[in-house]
Amino acid sequence: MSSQASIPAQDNKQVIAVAKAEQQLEQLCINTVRTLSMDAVQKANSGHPGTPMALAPLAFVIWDRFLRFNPRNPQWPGRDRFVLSNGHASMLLYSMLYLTGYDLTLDDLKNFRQWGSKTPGHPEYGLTAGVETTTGPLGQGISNSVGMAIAQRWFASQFNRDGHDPFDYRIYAVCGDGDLMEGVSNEAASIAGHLGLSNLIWFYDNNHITIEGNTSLAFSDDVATRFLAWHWNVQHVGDVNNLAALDRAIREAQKETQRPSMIIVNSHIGWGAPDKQDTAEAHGEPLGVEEIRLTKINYGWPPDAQFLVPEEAKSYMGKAVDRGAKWEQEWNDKYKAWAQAFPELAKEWDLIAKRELPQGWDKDIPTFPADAKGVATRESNNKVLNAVAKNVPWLIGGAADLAPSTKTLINDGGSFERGDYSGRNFHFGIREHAMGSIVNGMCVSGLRAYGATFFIFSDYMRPAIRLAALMDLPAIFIYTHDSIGLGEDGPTHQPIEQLASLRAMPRLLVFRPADANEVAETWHYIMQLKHEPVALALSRQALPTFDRTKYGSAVGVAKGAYVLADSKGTPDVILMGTGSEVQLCVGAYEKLTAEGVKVRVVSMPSWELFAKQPAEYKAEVLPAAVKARVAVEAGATFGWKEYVGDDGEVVGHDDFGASAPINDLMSHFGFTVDNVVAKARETIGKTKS
Ligand SMILES: Cc1ncc(C[n+]2csc(CCOP(=O)(O)OP(=O)(O)O)c2C)c(N)n1
Repeated sequence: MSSQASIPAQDNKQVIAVAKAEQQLEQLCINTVRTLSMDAVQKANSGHPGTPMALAPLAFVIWDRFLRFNPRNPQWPGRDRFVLSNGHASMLLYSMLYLTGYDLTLDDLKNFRQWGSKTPGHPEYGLTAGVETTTGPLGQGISNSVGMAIAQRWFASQFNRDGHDPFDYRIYAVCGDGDLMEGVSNEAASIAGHLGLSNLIWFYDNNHITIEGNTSLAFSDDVATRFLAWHWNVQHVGDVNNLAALDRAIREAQKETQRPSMIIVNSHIGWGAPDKQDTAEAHGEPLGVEEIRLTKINYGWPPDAQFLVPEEAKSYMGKAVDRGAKWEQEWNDKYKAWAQAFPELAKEWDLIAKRELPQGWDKDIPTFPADAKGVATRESNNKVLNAVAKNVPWLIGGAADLAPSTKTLINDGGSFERGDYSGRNFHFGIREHAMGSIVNGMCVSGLRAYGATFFIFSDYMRPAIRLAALMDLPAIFIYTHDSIGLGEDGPTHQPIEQLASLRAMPRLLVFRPADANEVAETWHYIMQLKHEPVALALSRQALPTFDRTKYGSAVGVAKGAYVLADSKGTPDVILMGTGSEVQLCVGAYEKLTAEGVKVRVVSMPSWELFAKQPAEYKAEVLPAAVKARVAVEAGATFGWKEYVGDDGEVVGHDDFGASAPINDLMSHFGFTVDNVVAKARETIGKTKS
């Protein structure tokens, strides 16, 4: 006999009445999300109404029944993370944030997509409270969510001890067809399944519509089978409006302990719009005033009311504030007990949360003695990375199957792998793009994460680097084999335009250190960054370690460019370069100086840092009066004119490389001391005449 049957008839009626009222209230909330989204897009006269209308029930169920968050403290470390990977559906997220009591007003929704608003076209990390990561470029958000899941697992393995488990949150991510078509999400899903990240739950909005029309135009994957093959727990909810089915699926997903979960949810884009439902127009255009009226009538909504928020809906969803405060309070108690039991760990967590560094974090960074034979900067980077990692336990990362070449393993750091999430070395597999996105997800979670590969493959992860820059994340991208100097692997592997193209990226700091001591100074600088991502370009080949008693100190790295070698009095010529070509400048300096020419050498490891220096410093390093200038860099000449001026010369290479031993390549392409000397003479001659 069911328990229901034992309830007296009179009470039965009451139970049904309460359930009905609850359902009506839930429906009211869902329709509030839908109509706010429609109205905001209409008012902005741009945006994407259809998907928020379709996914409102999903967002409601996740946020109302599962997601642990505190709207009044969006940064509460114990919170679950919610990622809207189909960022074009941003009004779904903004409506939820507003209704649940985050720092977002109805006016903010009315200002959707307007100058200075907190509700930009796509969710932006750092701008709107409650937005966990910037989404819009499809595939990135869900890939970030894998990094977030990794971070949670790593924190749990480091910090949860003896029945104390303050780090036990989950990551929920919503995505659409576009996200799943993008290669990056395939890479990320593959590694998430491999690692068995069961704290990760993805929802796939299976609505068969993208911009050009039906997905049958371009997408016929069996998504469920794909995810099963990647070792995910896959479920299917046939109708997004079936809240009970969503509820059951999420509960199942939460019980899973071995695999990440994919919940495929069928939905209808533009749900309820009589002429736009299931059409591509509902994806990315305002519905239009009349269609909105008709849709509202379908929802049982006053057709002419705009931005209507029924009191009952606001007050029901606003309960998230008290609920969140209670959760956070409980978590704080948990945290306190843990912090008392493990004060050392708590200290560490405190630093992580503030993105600060432990006292003495840099005490083991070596100084490298002068050495004419020298060492590759990828090698010295290995030493410095390990010296820093020794004292900063949350500096963790890995390579895209190139660690033996990039030399980025943390000694004795162990591997992060299924069954043991305590390792500090990540094996991202040959998945550069996802590596970038995962590193970003780890960084938003508080880790100092790095990802490494050959410099040429920075192109494979450029969208992720760009998002790190846009989000102001202190991600560290380590790139070795940074020029044609890598030799025999040939033009497919030889970076040419990568330096120029990364330098063109706003907010990213690019470093190309010239020797081991510049590598050391680079790390001194970059570890203290809280908001800027960096790209390090490091050599495969050995580079001499300059004698710093004779030449300028490498501390100049912190200023982006500095005088490495100088003449007495105003120089006749300035030779400048980065990385492996600085030695050519120094070689030319020695030769020319011996001949009585007055030469200055400027090492320029970071253009971006130099650009930030006061005008006086810049003028000191590159005095305007000295017009004879030569820049030397084994890569595209793009951009160097700014530093060498009209009379200057650039020793660079504006075509692809070739497969040959390094010495042949360097001499064929003019990267020799003699050529630099010749160019120096040329420019001196030009400027004198
Ligand atoms: C990397 C990337 N490529 C292209 C776009 C442009 N774009 C935005 S939404 C979209 C279609 C997405 O379709 P789907 O994921 O099914 O979203 P829905 O139509 O269900 O809202 C495209 C191509 C983008 N935002 N990111």
